[in-house]
Amino acid sequence: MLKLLHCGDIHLDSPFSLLDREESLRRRDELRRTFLEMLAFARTEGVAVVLIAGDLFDHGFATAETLNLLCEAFCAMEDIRFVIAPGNHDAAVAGSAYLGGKFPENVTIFTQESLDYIDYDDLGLRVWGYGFTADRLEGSPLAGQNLTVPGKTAMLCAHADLGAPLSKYAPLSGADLAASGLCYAALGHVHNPGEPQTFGSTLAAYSGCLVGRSYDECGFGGAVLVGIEDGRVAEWRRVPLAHRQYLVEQLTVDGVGSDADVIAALTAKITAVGWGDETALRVQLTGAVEPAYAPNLNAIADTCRAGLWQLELQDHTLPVWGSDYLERDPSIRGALYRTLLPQMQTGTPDERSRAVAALRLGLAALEGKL
Ligand SMILES: [Mn+2]
Repeated sequence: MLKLLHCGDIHLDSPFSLLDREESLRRRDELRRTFLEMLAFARTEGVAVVLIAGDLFDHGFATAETLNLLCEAFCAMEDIRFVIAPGNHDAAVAGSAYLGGKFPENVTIFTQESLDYIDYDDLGLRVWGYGFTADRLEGSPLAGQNLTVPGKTAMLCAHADLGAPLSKYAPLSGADLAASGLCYAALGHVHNPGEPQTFGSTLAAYSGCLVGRSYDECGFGGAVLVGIEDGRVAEWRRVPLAHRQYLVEQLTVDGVGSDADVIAALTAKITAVGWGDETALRVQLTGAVEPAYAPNLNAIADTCRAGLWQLELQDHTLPVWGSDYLERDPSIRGALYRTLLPQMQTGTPDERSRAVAALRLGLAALEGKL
């Protein structure tokens, strides 16, 4: 079986600009190390070709240190072939790492927007691809062409926006893939990948990012191991490689009336799942809580954070638990509640949180607690 490793959206040298200098350097180093571990995994698995489907770097101008590290690693694996298809974040522009001529011979870089290919005759393989040469690439580089080659397995390695015809990032349609006759499309661009999709004889998939960098990129990132047999994808599996993950979880806290109740529920959940210092957790509290209760998010997070990498809370609760009495209340308290209820239940997130805050403030004021 011919084995390939499909990865992308690695974003080496990401600035991590929201973090302080020391932490951002540490995260950049961790990203580089995970990339090198991915290469070691490829070697252990007997992978013949590593497909890098764009955004290897966070921008075209990688640091000399990162570039040297990569070139040394590629050089040391001379029996593995590497294919790089630059994406919108690491376009092949003048002065970029890709046009600097530093990469060793076993690395092929697609530096043109038009479709190009590399043949590996000993593997019976043709890899098609193209590269971004600016931060956008309008129009579909495949454009309905049949890309099959007699006697060879043909696949695509590219940064593309699948199923988004108006995208400025190399829109790619299912019809284009079906017409291509390719065996596999190794795609980059989407950081939170869904399941692979089939178009005609083509299996198309995003690798997702190697390491999540924020709560927008959840779960353990990694790469995809692809096995080809008789010109078809015989094996396809995601390989988690990141050491740490971001997660967004919801915790329903119906009926709670104090921070202690929430702390108990959250601690139980963290313990039950077994999250530890590999996980940055954003917990969205949901459900109906007692009208007089507003969770103190900082206090709850401070108590529950121990053992986790990070913990932050968001309050999506509605102060409507056991509020029948308010619905029937003829006083101004009831009027306030009835006025705000529709916005709390069906408003936009903004309207909802404003209505919730208004109800909590209003009830507290009416009780003389402000
Ligand atoms: Mn990307």
